[in-house]
Amino acid sequence: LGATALTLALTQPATASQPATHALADVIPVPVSAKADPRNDFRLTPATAIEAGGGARQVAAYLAGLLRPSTGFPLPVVERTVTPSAPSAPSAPSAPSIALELGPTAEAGDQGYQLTVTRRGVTIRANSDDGLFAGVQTLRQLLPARVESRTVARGPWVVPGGRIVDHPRFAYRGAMLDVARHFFSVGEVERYIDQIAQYKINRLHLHLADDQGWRIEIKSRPRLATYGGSTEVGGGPGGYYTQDQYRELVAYAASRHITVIPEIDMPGHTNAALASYPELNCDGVAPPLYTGIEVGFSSLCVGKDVTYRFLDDVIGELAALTPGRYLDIGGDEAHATPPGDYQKFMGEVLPIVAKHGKLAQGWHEIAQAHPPVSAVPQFWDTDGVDAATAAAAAAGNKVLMSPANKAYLDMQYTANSPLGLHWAGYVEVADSYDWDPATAVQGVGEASVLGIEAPLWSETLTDSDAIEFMAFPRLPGIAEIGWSPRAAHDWAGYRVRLAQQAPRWAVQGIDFYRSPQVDWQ
Ligand code: TNX
Repeated sequence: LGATALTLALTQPATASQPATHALADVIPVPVSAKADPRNDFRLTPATAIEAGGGARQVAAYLAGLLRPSTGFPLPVVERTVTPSAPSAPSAPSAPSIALELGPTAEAGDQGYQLTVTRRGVTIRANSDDGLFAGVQTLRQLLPARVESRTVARGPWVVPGGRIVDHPRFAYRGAMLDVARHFFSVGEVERYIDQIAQYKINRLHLHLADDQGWRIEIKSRPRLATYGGSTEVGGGPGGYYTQDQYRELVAYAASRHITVIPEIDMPGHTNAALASYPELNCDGVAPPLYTGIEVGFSSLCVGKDVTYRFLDDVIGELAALTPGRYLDIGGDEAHATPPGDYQKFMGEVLPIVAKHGKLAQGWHEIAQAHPPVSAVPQFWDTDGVDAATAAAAAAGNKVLMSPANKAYLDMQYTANSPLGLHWAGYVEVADSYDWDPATAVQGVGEASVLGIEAPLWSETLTDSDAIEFMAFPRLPGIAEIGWSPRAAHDWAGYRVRLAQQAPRWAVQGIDFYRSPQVDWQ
């Protein structure tokens, strides 16, 4: 477009010849309900403002930050002046604008939203700022893919008319990133946070310590990070987050309405700690650092008091860095810890977590230790059967679903995938979309499911490019399974919506796996 044509394109009103590029329901996760009104498309112009009051200002500023670079519009954030007449009826904005409104909203729950698009404007209304943020992610996907550009791009910027009412099926929709096997910088993690936030993921589980590395500064035990964090799989330099960097990460996640759940894996997966402090070993001898990819060979010394003084210090510092309610204590694959010792260990550690004011999350093995009803076991196996997990659900515990043959983002797509492992099988895009959290584990029904999580283990992954190749396109499907109603689950429709995401990823610089199962745009 020449300059004149560009000016025209920016200033002309929306007409039938410039329809919205997206249908109202072309969103991942697919909304609960979407009633299109094609005569009521809304078009952003240089005069569009973002109206928001009080608690909505943070989300409004975030939205402005998303839309300004590509549209080139000023999009000022202005005070919302109109008071809604009826409590549950979104009011039209006072001038053509995007209005973010906090207030009682039927059907939205504590994380959902209503989005109303008319020729006069867009209104997103929610009971919480989390809900407004979710609505903003929907609005973003309703605009052309070019809106993701960080430099001025060609309009028009048309939002399809109609009304969406939307809320999540499950409260917890998580992604896990293993920063222990390979270290990822604050910038790399923040990049992933931005990518997952667009699919309404609201938890980031960080796997901060494993055999190959300890990645968080603990001031009372400095060698954990400086020595235990000094390498990674393959022998690279590793790294760790200082407490200040970690706080920055947690705050960045919070600005994307994502709660960080830090994990220190124990009593197994602890070689980095054992190598850093000899007294944690039963024989008092520190093993060498480990850079391979075996699991199940290390254990903290269960019989020693110093082990629990150590954990009290570590958990205390971690709790102080964690605004969220949960700390994750791992507990998986403790093959080097005899079963009796495992029980004793968890019996000591669970009260330490509680003493520091936190609730416990862990891999599903923690269900064997009869944890308190507030504890969350995360099911990771492939067979859908675990008696202890079912017993925990019967006792009232909520369970997190991450079946490895569906939800593990580190599994190879096919035998030819250049990255990933395949112990749980090859997981193509259709496989990762083909499951239901309410029937994934025998004896754990819908009411016992807290939500879903997509773990990304990093034995074979070294940078953002690798993360993105494994997470995309599978992560959006796991996100949809966690958010959208069971009745909306449909591969035929999903693969079409997924294909539409590709131009968006191209603009965002996400180098994804072009699965042959999808007719990419
Ligand atoms: C199993 S499943 C692990 C991790 C590995 C992963 C690789 C689970 C809780 N633990 O230690 O990194 O497989 O896919």
